[in-house]
Amino acid sequence: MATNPLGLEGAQADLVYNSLSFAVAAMGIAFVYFLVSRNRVAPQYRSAVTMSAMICGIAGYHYWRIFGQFGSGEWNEGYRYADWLLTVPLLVAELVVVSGLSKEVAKRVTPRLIVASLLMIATGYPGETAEFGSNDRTVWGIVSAIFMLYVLYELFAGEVGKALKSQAGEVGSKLNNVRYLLLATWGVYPIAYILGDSTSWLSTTLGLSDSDAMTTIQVGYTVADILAKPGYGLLIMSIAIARSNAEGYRAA
Ligand code: RET
Repeated sequence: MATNPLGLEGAQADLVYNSLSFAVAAMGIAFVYFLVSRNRVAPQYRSAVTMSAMICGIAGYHYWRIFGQFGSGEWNEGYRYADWLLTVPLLVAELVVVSGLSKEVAKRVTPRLIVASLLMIATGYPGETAEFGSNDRTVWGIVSAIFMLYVLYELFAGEVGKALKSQAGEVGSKLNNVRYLLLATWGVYPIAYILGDSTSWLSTTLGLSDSDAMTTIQVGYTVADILAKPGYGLLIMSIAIARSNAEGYRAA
C-alpha cells in the first residue's frame, strides 16, 4: 500500500484504508440511487430524497479526498468536518420534511436545528485538531456535545419530538426507527472522539495504544457516517413512500 499518513501499520492500516474505500463506494452509489428514486415519492416529499442525494454526493467527494490522502503522506481531518458542516444540517432538515409537522411549525424549528447542528460541528473542530490530552480538546468537545444534546432534545422531547411520537401506524413506527437510528449513530461520534485520544480516561482504561486509538476513531467515524447518511436516507425515503401511498400518490 502507498504511504500511510496516519503512521499505522499492518492490519490496522488495511482496516482504515479498506473502510475508507468502502465508504467512497457506498456514498457514490447511494447518491445515484437517491437521484433516480425521486419520483417514487409525492412532490411534497421530494426535497427529502433530494437532500439524501446531496448528502451522499457531498460525502462521496469528501471520502474520495480522505481516501486519496493515503498516497500523499499528509492527513487533513478537516475534510470530515467540512463534510459534516454541509451534511448534518441537511440530515436534520430532511427529517422535518417527512415528520408531518405543519408548515408553520416546520419553518420555526428547522432554522433552530440547523444553527445548533452547525455549531455542534464548528465547535468540535478546534477540539479535534487540539493536542491529545489538552484542555482545548476537552472543553471544545463539551461545548460541541451541548449543541448535540439540544438537537436531540428537540427531536425527542421538543416540538419535533412530540410530532414524531404522536403518529400512528406504519409511518409512526418508521419515524420511531429513524429517530433511534439517529440517536445510535450520533452517539458513536463523541465516543470515537474520546477513544481517538489515546491519553483520554476511556482509552487508558481500555488500554488502547496510539495506533489502536487512531484506528478506532477513523473506523468509528466512517462506519457511523455510512449508517447516518445512506442508511438513514433509506429510512427517510421509506417514510416518504409510505406517506405518499397513504395520500393516494401512484409512482409512474
Ligand atoms: C464531535 C466532537 C466531540 C463532541 C461531539 C461531536 C459530535 C459529532 C456528531 C457528528 C455527526 C455527524 C453526522 C454525520 C453524518 O452524516 C464533533 C465529534 C458531540 C454528532 C451525523
